[in-house]
Parts: sequence; C-alpha cells; structure tokens
Amino acid sequence: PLQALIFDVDGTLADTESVHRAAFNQAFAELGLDWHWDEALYTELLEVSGGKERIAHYWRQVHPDVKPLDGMALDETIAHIHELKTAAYERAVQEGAIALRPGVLKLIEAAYNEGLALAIATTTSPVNIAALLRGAIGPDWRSFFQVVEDASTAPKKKPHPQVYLQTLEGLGLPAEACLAFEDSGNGLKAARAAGLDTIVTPNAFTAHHDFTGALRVLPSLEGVGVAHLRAWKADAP
Ligand code: XBP
Ligand code: MG
Repeated sequence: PLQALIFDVDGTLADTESVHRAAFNQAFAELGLDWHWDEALYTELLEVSGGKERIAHYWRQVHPDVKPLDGMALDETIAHIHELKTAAYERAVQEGAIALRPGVLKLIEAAYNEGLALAIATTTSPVNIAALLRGAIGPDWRSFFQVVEDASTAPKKKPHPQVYLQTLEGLGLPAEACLAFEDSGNGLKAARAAGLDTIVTPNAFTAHHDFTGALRVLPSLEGVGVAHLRAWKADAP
C-alpha cells in the first residue's frame, strides 16, 4: 500500500528553471564573463543535473581556453560562480515567490492530512529549497516533510539514484510503498533506478525528454488526489 510521496523540486513543485537560468547569467555578468545562456542553450544544458556540474560542462565544451579566476583552481572557480548564482536565485525567489505548479499544494495537503509521509529528493541546494517553499507554503514548510535530501547530502546527481535511495532510507520504507514525482528524463531515471513508480509532469524545458517507464505522464497535478495515486499504484506493472 501507498505510504509516502517523494517530490523532486525544480520543474516539478514549481517552474523554477527560468529563474535558475537568469541567476546563472547574473553570476556570469557579475564576474565580467561574456557567457550567456539563452533558453535554447539552457534547455540542452539541463541534460546535465546540478548547477556546478552544468557550469563545468559548459566551460569544458564551449570555453576550454578560458582560465580559472586569479589564484583559484578550476573547481574553486566553479564553486565561486555557483555561490554567486545561488545568491542571485535566492534573491529573485524572495522578491517574488514563484508559485507552485497547479494542484501541487492541494495534493501535498491532502496527502499530509491522510497520514502519508512526504519527502523531497532534489539535486538543488538547501537554501534554494527553503527560499522557494517558505514563500510558496509558509514559514512552517519544513514540518510537512519527513525527509529532505538535496545537493548537500547527495552529491551524486540524477540520473544517479543516490538521492532517492537516501530518501527511502530516511523514510525507512521500501520503494514499493512510495511514489516519486518528477519532471525530467534524468529525474525519472534516478527514481526508477531506486525502484520507484514515478508520476511525471513535464514542463516547457523537459517536454521533449524520454519518459519511458513512467507510471503516468500528466500535464500537471491539477485535480490529482490521493485516491488517484492509490489506484494508479495498484495497477502498476
Ligand atoms: C534540477 C537541477 C538543478 C537546477 C539548479 O534538477 O538540475 O541543478 O537547475 O540548481 P532536478 P543548483 O529537478 O532533477 O533536481 O544550481 O542549485 O544545482
Ligand atoms: Mg526536476
């Protein structure tokens, strides 16, 4: 039987990626780098999970001749760019809280009230989760979730299943008792590799991904209740 719901954050709980994109560009500008990620390029770069990994990949592929910042190693430079990016993202989210995607809050509240456990399994940084969910759910957002696994606890980024395996361990539940919610191909792969049935709600950045193996692919969680989830889970292959 269904005992827990595990949510990805970026793209699943909220359409955050355009704000992430602007924050990367702001960090580049603050450092005087003439790097700019437009929507088409960012859509491709999203194949690489994790902000630091994404910067490293772009640097290697597009600007292999650009040297690290003065007195810093390559990985320190990437960490520094990513710190500026995280600060820019946090500011943007605090200024105008990004709304949750349709149906998300209703499902979270319904599941919570029915006694299901809730968890978060994301590749993003803890401050980003807090900024988003403080604004969208409220100051007590953390009390809804039994387990939060993120970039600080699970360094191996999706499609590696680490973040999901640790979430299951934290919940103390087998994968069969849980459902995952994802928006991307890498997220789906990670969840499936951890043995999880997965509901996918794609968005503009991920609509073209391969969602083979998903339990359901839905335009959003609008109108989705716990009874639907139980029924879908019950007839999972
Ligand atoms: C989301 C990501 C994140 C964000 C940026 O993946 O890949 O890297 O784009 O966040 P998922 P950070 O939704 O599968 O977790 O810069 O904090 O990494
Ligand atoms: Mg995602």
